[in-house]
Amino acid sequence: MPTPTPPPTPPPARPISKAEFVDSTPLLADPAALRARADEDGYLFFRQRLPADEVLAMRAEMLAIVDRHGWRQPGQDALGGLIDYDAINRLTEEEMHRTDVGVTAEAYHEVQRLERFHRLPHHPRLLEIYRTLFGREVLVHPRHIARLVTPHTCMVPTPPHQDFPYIQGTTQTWTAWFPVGDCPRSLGGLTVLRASHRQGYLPVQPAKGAGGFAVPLCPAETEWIEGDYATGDVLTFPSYTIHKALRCQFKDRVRLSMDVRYQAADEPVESRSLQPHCPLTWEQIYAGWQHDDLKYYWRQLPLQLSAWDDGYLKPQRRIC
Ligand SMILES: O=C(O)CCC(=O)C(=O)O
Ligand SMILES: [Fe+2]
Repeated sequence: MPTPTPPPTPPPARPISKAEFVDSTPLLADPAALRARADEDGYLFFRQRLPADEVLAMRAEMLAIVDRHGWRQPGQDALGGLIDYDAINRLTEEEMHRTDVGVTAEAYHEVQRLERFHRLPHHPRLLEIYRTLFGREVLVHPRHIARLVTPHTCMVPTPPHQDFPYIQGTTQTWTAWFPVGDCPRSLGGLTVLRASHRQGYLPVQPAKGAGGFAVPLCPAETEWIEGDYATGDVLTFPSYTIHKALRCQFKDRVRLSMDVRYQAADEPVESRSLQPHCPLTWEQIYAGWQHDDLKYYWRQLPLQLSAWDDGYLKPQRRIC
């Protein structure tokens, strides 16, 4: 009997590289160089883009909501993010899954009603990025998302995905992601797959974690870029860039972050991007605001609407 030939040895797994975000602040003075880097890398990172005091004021308001719901440990100052693990885990998975942001729908709606939450995305230091990048008038999508990623056992890190299937409209919609407070890697910040935007739309499969779908990764896709975020740092990327969250290593902390979208005002936008990211109406969201200037601001713009296409979230195999 001939001895069976042993199976071929698999090639050594490609090491997962973990390069650090490159700060693009100096390129804001050189739009062509900024665009070239964006085309090359599929992301831009800016240190200390937002004033720390404004981000921390946002943090205090979010944490006050977490506190009122009884999920924060006692004895901390207004900026402390220590969570009562047992208290948060008394919530059922059903209560948690009515949102995928890390807290119940009631708490999330309170965040959505905060005027500051809708004002911070219009900060001139953020708008400067997109005016420079697009070279024309910017539309800030009013549909902002807050993440209050608590240590509830049902929370899993956001899986690798592109934002395009969830947002649609122009493919040149950019997401800004920023932590609301310091966010070292150990707290589960966002990481991007370098240059992944060049592949265009990629098929999705159902997955656990925010959004509910993931792009299956190919073996060569290992060049993740990450970093320890400080308060005020901002990561931004176009809607074909694959990104995911790192796993939070702590059982007693909340990761607070915001994600916000920007596009050139003369490109198509899908109408859901002009609706709140929760079942509240704009009237309900605006009910307690002190100022009117940011209410329905997009209605002043001659926007071009595009249709929603369910096909982008139909599971399909990805061929590597
Ligand atoms: O914060 C997260 O876990 C997910 C954020 C995200 O996917 C985004 O900002 O597009
Ligand atoms: Fe995303």
